[in-house]
Amino acid sequence: MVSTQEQPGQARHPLDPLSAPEFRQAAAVLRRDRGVGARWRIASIELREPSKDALGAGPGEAPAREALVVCWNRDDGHAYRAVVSLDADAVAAWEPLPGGQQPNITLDEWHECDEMLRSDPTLAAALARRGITDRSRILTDLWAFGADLIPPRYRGLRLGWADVWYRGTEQGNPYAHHLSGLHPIVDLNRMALLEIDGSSSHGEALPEVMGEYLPKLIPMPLREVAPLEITQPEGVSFRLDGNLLQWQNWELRLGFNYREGLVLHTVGFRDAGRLRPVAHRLSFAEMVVPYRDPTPDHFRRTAFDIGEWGLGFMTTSLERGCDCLGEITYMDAVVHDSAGEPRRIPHAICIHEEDNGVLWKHVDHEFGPEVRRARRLVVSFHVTVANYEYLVYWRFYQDGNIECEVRATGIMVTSSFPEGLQPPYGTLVDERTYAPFHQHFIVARLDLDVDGRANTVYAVDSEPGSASAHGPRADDPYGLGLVLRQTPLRTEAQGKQDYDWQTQRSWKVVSGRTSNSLGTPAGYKLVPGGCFPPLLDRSSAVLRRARVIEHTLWVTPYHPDERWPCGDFPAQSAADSGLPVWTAQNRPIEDTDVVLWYVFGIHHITRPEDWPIMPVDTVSFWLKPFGFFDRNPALDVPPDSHSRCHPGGGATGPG
Ligand SMILES: [Cu+2]
Repeated sequence: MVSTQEQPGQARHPLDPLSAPEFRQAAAVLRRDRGVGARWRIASIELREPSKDALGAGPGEAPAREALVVCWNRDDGHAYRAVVSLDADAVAAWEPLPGGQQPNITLDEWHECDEMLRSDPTLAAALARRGITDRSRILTDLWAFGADLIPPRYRGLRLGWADVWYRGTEQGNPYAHHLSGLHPIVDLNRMALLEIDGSSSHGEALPEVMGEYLPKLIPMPLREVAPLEITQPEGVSFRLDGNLLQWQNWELRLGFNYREGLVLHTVGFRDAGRLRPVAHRLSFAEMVVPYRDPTPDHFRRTAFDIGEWGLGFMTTSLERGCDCLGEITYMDAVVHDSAGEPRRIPHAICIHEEDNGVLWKHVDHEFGPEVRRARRLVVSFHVTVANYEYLVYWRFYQDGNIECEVRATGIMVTSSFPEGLQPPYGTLVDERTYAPFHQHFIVARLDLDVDGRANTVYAVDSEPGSASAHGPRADDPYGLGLVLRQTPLRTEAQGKQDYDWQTQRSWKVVSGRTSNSLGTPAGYKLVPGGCFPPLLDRSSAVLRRARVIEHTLWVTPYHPDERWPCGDFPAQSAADSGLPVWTAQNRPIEDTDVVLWYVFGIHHITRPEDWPIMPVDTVSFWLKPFGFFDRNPALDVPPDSHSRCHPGGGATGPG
C-alpha cells in the first residue's frame, strides 16, 4: 500500500490540484487585499485550470498558476468571485455575484447548524413535547432551498431547512427514526433558527422499526465466509508519477477539486508508440436528486449534490480491505474549510488493478483453448452525502474501453405515517415507515478529444433495412436486414438527444482528421446505461432549476467557462442558467471541439431490501473505441504465465 503525498521540490504539472500552501496563499491574499475577514466565508477555492491552448504551449511557457475563489460576507450577504494569481501573490479579478446568487453551502455551515439547533431551546421544547429529552441522540440534517419554495418573508436570506433524526440507541443508525413534521428553517448567515415548520405532525408515536446495521444491533447472527485475499507478488503493473498515471498503454492525469471530486485529465492511449488523445477531461458536473413526494415532510427535498455541496468536500477516506482490495495505491486530496484553511483527506483516491474474468477466448477443436484474462485499472473515490453514499469508479480496460460506474448505498430517507394513511409516493419498508421514491440524475461532463480536438458526434440508430423510405428492399426479400442510421449532430439544437430503446441509440464521437487502416474514421462510442426520463411536468419548479435532466445527452462546443450544467450556483436557484442558456445560442458543433453532457443515474423505486441500509445499486456507462483501432487492440495481452490456457499448454479438444 502506498500513499502519495506532495513531495517537496517535485516538479508540478499545470493541471495538478492546488496544494495546501496554495489554498492558504489564496485565502491570505483576499484577507490582505479585499478585507475578507472573520465574518466572511470562503465557499470554494480551486485551481483555475489552464486553457487547452496554454497547456499545449511549449516547455518554458508554463501557464499562470491561478486560484478561483468564491466567498461572501455574512453581514451583508454580498458574494464575490475572485481570481488570485499565485505567481504574483495578487488579486487578478474580483467581481460581485449578480443579485441574490448563493454560493454552495459549506460543510462548516452544516456542522454549525447542527450544533446550533441541538442546543436551541425552541427545538428542545418541540422535542420535549414528543417525549424526547436526550438531545445527544438527535441529528439535524441541513438541506438547501429552491427559490420557489422559500417563504416570501425570508426572501433574500441565505436559507436552509433541516430534518430532525433520532438514534434509537447510543450507537444506533442516526437516520433510522425521522421526526416527521419537524423542520427547522434557518438563517445561515446569522446561524439562527427562524421557525420550526411543524404543521405536518401526525401526532403518533414513533413506529417500532428495525433500522440498525451494526452487528451488535441487528437481530441475527453473522453468517460465515472464508477469507478471500488478492495478492500481486511481483507488484502492480501501473506507474504513478506525481499525478501522471500510466498502465497498459493508457496514460492520464488525476485531478481533484471541491466540486467534481476526482477529475481525469488528458486521457490517451499509446498505440504503436504514439500517444493518441481520447479525452481532454472527464468528470461529474452535477447531480440532481428530486424526491418525488409532495407531502409536507418531503416537498422541499431536492438535492444538487455537486452544485449545492460539492463531491470533493464530501469525499471520505478509503481503507484497504474495506473499500479496496488487493495492492492499493492511495492518493490524498486537499480541500479547505470556510476560512480557507486547507483540510487534507487522506486516502481520497484509490488506484488498483482488478482481475475481470475473461478478456477473450476460443477453443480450437484440434488444439484446445486460447484464453486471456481481462484486467482493469480502477481509479475510484467515495463520497458521503449525509445519509447517502456514492462510490465512483472509472475503469480502464486493455481493449481500449473506459467504464464509469456509480454505486449508490447508505441510508434512504424514510418517514413514518399514521396507521392506515400511507402516502402513495414511496414503498413501505418497515412498520408505518415508507421510503419516498426519488431519482438520482448524474451529469457526466465528457470533454472528448478523439485523436485531437476536431470531432463530430453522430447519433447511431439501428433500424430494420426493410423499413427504409422506399418500402421493402429488393435485395432483402425476407425482411432480415439491419442497417445503421448515423446522423451527424450539427447544431446544439440537434445535440439535445434522448435515449431510444427501440433503436438501441448510442452516440459516436468521430475524429474529423484521422481514420484507421480500413479507411473509416477513428471514433469512440458513448454506450448509454441507466437513462430515464424526468417524469416531471414542464411547470415543475424542480425541472425549471434542472432543465439538463430533460435530455439524455447535450452537446456543446467547448468553452472554458461552461462547466456547470445547472448554473454556477444552484443553491436557491429559480432557473437553470447552464445548459439551456448556453445551447439557446444554437452554436455549430460539427467538426469542432465538443463537450458531451451525458445524463444517467438511478430511478430509485425504493424497496424493502434497501432498508435499513441499502445494498449498492449500480449503474454505469461505457466509452468504447469504434474504429479507433484497426482490430482488437488486446491481441498482444499475454497468456498467464502459470496457466495452461493456450496451445501446447495441455487441455485439448472440445468436450
Ligand atoms: Cu436512491
